[in-house]
Amino acid sequence: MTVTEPSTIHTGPAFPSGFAWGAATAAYQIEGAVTENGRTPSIWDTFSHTPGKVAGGDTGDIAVDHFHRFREDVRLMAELGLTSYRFSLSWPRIQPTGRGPAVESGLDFYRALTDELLAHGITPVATLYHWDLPQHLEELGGWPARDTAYRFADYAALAAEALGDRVATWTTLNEPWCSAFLGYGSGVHAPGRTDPADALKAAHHLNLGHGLAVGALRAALPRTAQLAVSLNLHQIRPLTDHPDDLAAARRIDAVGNRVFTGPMLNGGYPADLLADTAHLVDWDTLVQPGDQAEIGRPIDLLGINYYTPTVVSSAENAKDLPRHDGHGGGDQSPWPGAEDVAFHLAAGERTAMDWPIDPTGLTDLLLDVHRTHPGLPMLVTENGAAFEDVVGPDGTVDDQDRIAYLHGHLAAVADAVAAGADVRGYYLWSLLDNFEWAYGYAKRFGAVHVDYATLARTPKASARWYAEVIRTGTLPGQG
Ligand code: GBH
Repeated sequence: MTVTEPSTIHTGPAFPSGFAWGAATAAYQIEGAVTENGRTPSIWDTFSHTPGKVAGGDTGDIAVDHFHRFREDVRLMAELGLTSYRFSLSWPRIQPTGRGPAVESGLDFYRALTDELLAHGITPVATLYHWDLPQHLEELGGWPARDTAYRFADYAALAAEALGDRVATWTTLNEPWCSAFLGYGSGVHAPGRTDPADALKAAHHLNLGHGLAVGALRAALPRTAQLAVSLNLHQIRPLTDHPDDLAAARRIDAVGNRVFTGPMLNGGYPADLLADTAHLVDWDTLVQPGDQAEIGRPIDLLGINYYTPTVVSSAENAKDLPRHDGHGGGDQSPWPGAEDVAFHLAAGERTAMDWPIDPTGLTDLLLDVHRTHPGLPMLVTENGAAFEDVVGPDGTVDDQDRIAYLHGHLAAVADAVAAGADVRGYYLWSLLDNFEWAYGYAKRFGAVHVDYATLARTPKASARWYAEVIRTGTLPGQG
């Protein structure tokens, strides 16, 4: 480097001051205690107890028993130095049938959890819906039924009234794409229905539920409350620049991303999505007057969950290439109106989920959102990886692969911040090994190992590594 050139060495902190260093979990994946406090089944209880739906016949009946061990888990978070913790509220624990008054003893669990977090200086971030719809509401039609959106708003109001004195940051939905298209399209998630029209109706009612919930939260919470939604925005890469592959990418962007960002952030459903799916649903009846005003209510933060990029081509151009089903394992497509798109696995290393490791996808995604919505701060509300963890003789897991994944993706966040993106925090998925949906307990995403025989928790090497990043505010080798 010569003295006349600007320095390319990081001299200041790579992460903004006040950056939230977090970890994330979800109620059904960790709580267990599925019949306590009058909790009744959610669609995931029903689904996991249906033979053939979850690997190994695993269920969330006990999960990691966080419901009884939350004090120990908060102590682990404090040892990690987390400044924030993102968790979800179990709707059927608060409102067992999905309607009516809240169950106080159900709310008490979340009061105790958030008190414990605050006592340890950890800022709680509550997600209202991480996929556990009360089974009762599924029997009345589930998300394809419009009424579910109104029930969700009522539940949001009850949760905010009870917890609004201690929770300042809320996200409405976690990954509505998964709820709509894996739940009602490919059927690999609860409730396991496979009808593309229902999946699209579910998407609209999730959007409406989000907007109505934002209204309910604003009414119940102090003006300083920060409201968000967490989307698994697909970072889409066309296999080649052939026009057919670009068209495939456009279709997946429409039914994978813009079906949510359109009405939530850009004033309405995109015309190309409506055209691609016009043979499946009558959008003019589905979307009623006034819906867009609800869905488009302003939010304060956008939550982004990122794991791997999505590489697509036209089916025609993919005939001789190795392919990935793009269905998360199901026979039915979760991509209505884009059934003939082919999905590919990028070359290079993959996680135990078989998901290619590509941190540049996260930088690109954050910068894309920054460019399209410059005034909207972002949180990385989930990022992490499953690996084939090996427990050593001393009971610890030396997960250098997970450390490399986290290092690469945190550097990717820092790169996006350096290029101007307003990223306010990062939540590692996940604090603990847990119930990985259709994969059951076979896939481990935790920074903390859980022995499922004893439920003993042991921080992995990645937990100690992350604690050091948090303590110093920088990545190793930086500065
Ligand atoms: C998140 O979902 C969830 O929010 C969290 O609960 C979960 O435990 C975590 O990630 C790990 O899975 O479907 O084969 O085409 C992420 C779900 C993963 C769905 C990537 C889309 C694309 C691969 N997304 N997936 S495929």
